[in-house]
Amino acid sequence: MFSNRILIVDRIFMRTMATMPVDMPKKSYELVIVGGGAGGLAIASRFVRYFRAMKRPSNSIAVIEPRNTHFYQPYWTLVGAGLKDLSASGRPMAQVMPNGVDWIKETCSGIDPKSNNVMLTGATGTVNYRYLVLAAGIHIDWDKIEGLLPALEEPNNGVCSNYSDSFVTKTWKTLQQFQGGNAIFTFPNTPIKCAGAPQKIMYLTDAYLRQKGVRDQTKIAYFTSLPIIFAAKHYAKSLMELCRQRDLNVTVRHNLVRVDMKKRLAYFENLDRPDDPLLKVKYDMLHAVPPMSAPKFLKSLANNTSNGYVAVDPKTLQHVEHENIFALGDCSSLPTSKTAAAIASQNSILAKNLLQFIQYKDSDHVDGIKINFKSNYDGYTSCPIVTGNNRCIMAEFDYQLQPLETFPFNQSKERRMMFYVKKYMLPFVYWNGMLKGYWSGPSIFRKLIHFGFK
Ligand code: UQ1
Repeated sequence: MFSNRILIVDRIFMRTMATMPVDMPKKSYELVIVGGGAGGLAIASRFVRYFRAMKRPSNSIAVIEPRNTHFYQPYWTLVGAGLKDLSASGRPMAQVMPNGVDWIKETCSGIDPKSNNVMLTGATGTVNYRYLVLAAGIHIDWDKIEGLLPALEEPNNGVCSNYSDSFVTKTWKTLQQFQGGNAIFTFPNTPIKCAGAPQKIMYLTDAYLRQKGVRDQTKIAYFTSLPIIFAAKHYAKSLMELCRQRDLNVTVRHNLVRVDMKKRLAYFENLDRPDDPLLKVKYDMLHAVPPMSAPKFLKSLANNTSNGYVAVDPKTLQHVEHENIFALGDCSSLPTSKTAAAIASQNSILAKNLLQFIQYKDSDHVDGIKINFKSNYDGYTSCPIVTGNNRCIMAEFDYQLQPLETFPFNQSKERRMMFYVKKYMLPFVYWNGMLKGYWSGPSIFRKLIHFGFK
């Protein structure tokens, strides 16, 4: 009799279980942030503080990030040129993850904006959000250049790339082994992170080879898919002049498509004359920059003009369709250069707008009314173009590619001080200010300095 009852209860329980949806979320958060890079951690730090002030329960924020190490990637140009150790660019993720968030150490496989779920590949399965921030970075398509990956993986063959912690130390080895010949540098036919980096390593190579005394035996060439050396004309002019003076040969609208490491040949397509045979260039050193694309798992948040990137409003950083979703940095459709400096500016604007949105949702609001966001992004980005062992052109510009300079002098000139800003000041600001949610870029100094000079 007694065991019969258990059986009945058990059956009812089993039936209830069977009618529950299989994809019911296991975990739920007020705010989910996808990505523990520069943008994700800056936003996480800010919202830990905001939520504490708003008396939200602890652990209402999750950061999804599968990696163990957080890299300060702007250092990799210096690592490639032997001016910094790779170890100086990384810190354990556990150390930089802000206190007060749940770190979910898993990989994202998709987002369902209708049910507010993030799908993961690991044991957690699905995470539900009320508000979502995408800071997922950019995907590197190493395999889109035939023969590149095998060439990078083999030592001592002159092929290198600063765009990975696995390969960046090979750049410095390649430079040390180089005894003259053809040194070539490439820029691919897609948007990339840090569009200045492909040429920075060329300037540093030139400087190093002069020091070593083999510059006379070396031809240096830069092949770019773009029609111009640098998007903002103000700086492009100085850079072209510099290339002329240092005998750095610039070829535009040429895209590296194949590397033959046995014959040491690089093949380029002419983007203006696609029917021409590929241009064959012999190299002794090749610094290749791979094409990049939006992470595939974000495709439900792209639209027909965003090329796979999360489609957000360029001013407010809110998703164009789903009001509870925001994005910043490399994974976003924001039409500016993909740099840490851009994220410095974006993270503060996103945080203010999302906070305004959350407060609006918390209030007695009427759904469907478009909210008037107080913070607007002007596209600010910056690129410290290292042009030698102790020189740097500090490019800063906006959506219109117009200079938006912090300092009261012409920043299109090479300066020693800007090199020290790049090498010492910015990493300090990054680790101690930006990741902790206290750095919104230099705009406050720009306004102060320019006010003073008026
Ligand atoms: C910046 O704010 C920033 O964030 C920390 C960077 O990331 C590493 C940068 O590279 C740059 C250039 C800026 C902008 C700051 C100045 C002083 C121009």
